[in-house]
Amino acid sequence: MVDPEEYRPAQKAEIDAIRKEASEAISAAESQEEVEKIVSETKARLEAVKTDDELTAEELIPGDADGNGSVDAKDATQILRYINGKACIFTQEGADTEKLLKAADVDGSGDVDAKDATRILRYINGKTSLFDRM
Ligand SMILES: [Ca+2]
Ligand SMILES: [Ca+2]
Repeated sequence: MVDPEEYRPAQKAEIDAIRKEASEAISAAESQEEVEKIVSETKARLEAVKTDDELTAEELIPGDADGNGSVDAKDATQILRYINGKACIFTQEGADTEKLLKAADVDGSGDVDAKDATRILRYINGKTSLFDRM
């Protein structure tokens, strides 16, 4: 089942349009097989619509810890501030903390620590790609 709460407005509209189209197609269907075909096609189309979580994951730029769209030294600074318990962008009011922390966890270890900051600095210096093993 599709839970409308998991979708953004544009995707909700898309779902409504798919459902409307499906119900019209079903009303016009002439056989049970045709209805079943429409139902299964509709299900596949609904599943292809991306949820808010899926879109957020796609928008995430690994290493972009401050979420400004690019990876630079400021992102490493944010991580170091975070590690040191100083005020940082992750904990700012209105910040999408979960998303920023995910972006900051460059090595995907599940924690944001100095290794992630180091990785960003090495990347900026052109020594490694963000994803090289260190
Ligand atoms: Ca950034
Ligand atoms: Ca990490």
